[in-house]
Amino acid sequence: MKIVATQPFGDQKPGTSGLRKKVKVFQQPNYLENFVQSIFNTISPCEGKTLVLGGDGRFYNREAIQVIIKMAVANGIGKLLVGQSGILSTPAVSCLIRKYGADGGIVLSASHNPGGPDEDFGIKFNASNGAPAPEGLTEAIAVGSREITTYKIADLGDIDLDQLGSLPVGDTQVEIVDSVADYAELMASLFDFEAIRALFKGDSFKVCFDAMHAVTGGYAVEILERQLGANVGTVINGVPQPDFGGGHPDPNLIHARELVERMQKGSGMSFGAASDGDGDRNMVLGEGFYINPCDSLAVIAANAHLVPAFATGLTGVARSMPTSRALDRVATALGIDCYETPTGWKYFGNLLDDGRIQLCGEESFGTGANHVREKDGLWAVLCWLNILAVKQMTPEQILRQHWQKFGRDYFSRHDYEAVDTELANKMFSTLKLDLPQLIGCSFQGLQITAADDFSYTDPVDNSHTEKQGVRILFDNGARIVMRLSGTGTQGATLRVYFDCYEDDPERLDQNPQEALHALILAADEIAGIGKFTGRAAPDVIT
Ligand code: G16
Repeated sequence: MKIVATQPFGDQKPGTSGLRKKVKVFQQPNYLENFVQSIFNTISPCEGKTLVLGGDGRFYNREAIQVIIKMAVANGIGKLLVGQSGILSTPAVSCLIRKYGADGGIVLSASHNPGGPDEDFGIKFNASNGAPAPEGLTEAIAVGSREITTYKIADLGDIDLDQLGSLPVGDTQVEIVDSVADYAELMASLFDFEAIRALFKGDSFKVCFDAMHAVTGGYAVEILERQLGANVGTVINGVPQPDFGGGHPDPNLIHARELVERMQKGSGMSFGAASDGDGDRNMVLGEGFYINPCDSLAVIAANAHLVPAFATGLTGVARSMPTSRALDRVATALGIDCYETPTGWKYFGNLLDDGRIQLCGEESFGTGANHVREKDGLWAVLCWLNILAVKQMTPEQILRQHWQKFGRDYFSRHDYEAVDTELANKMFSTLKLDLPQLIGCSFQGLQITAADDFSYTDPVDNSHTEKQGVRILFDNGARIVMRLSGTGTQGATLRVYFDCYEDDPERLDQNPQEALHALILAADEIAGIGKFTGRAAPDVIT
């Protein structure tokens, strides 16, 4: 065991979901080691502890895993469960932590951000409940990273990550585990696999799942094709690649282009889906029909009773604040609680652990439940397949029926990427100062009734979080939300969210950008987006 002298880096504060930086930043001498040692210091004593370790297969995954194994050995970790070939999806890590009673897990991923030598890498720590480390823990890791002076690493050769099995290394038992088996077993216990198998029999129900050359490939082939009998070839881009095939593993209409083309009207396809780099996000599509993640969450809530895992009914649901309020309408109809949390899956952990909610989700293509403590892309896809199998309707028919019953919450998010950080901060500080005066003012014929910076008190442990996004509410119930992303790796990413409600049956079929047009213009007038960012239009619209 070596004790290596090091110096702190000033930039190791985890964001919305772990520490995300360019690969080149992680490749600096001691950078990865400092952060990993800060995790070990925070959870110390490490002796006898069990940790799960795996990543989404992106560039630098294998190298980082070897370093972390050696550091775990030197720090006296009792047992390490490592995904075969270093591969574990984020929900699979959560599943393994819970199933084997581990003390936590380390996930190597920068989620939907691109991979490759010049792209992104990331590392996050999950706690013993399988959930992303809560803010208190990430803060302690960040503080530790600013004070670190040494790290410990074992002087040993690389471990064979490809061979399943268990071997003692020093005082640590290193076990290379099947990346898919435990997760697949969990999925089979939650859904009506018989009904989904019946759906896939014959040739009339055609599905395409785009794994985007990212981690879900192996999981989707095993579950959809091998266990549920979907045609071979249902899963496209199914082999994980370190650079995601040169693509951007973000399941949205822009980046999952191949899937969108296959799902066009007239294609005869019944259902399409995609997942992201680390397998926790999902996008679902009908034939030529996009399903907004906020609507997907609401539909799942409204139909949860059709899914065996929820057979006894839901008692509560939750959504992140910027997510549309479609879910709230379902919760009201069901007479169950609906919680509004800040952006970040970590805020759902306590609500799930406390049994207050069973289902939750976010506008950022994240949906999940109490089976693990992460959002879960393939789980959402199976949920939809289960609902489709029972209802025997197309996704579009289900959505239209849902809107007729609950009304439609038009929703869109506009992202301005790689904005100059100083200018973005200036825009927000100006806007926040203006908030009290905005109330009562009108923009584009809409009057502002409330404007604040969202804060949240966790009802379980009373922890308090502030500055979670500016909310502007209008007299017709419409809303604009603005916040800076906590997952970008270049400059600042400004996210502007719009939603408005419509229950006129004749007006449920509008293009969301048109339905939200007045709000979009109002946001620019209120915050001076164009003026501060110098951008005439957003980079990405979802
Ligand atoms: C992470 C978080 C999500 C969050 C998303 C976007 O997802 O787990 O809760 O909604 O980032 O966050 P931001 O708007 O701050 O960029 P993922 O899939 O990137 O791990």
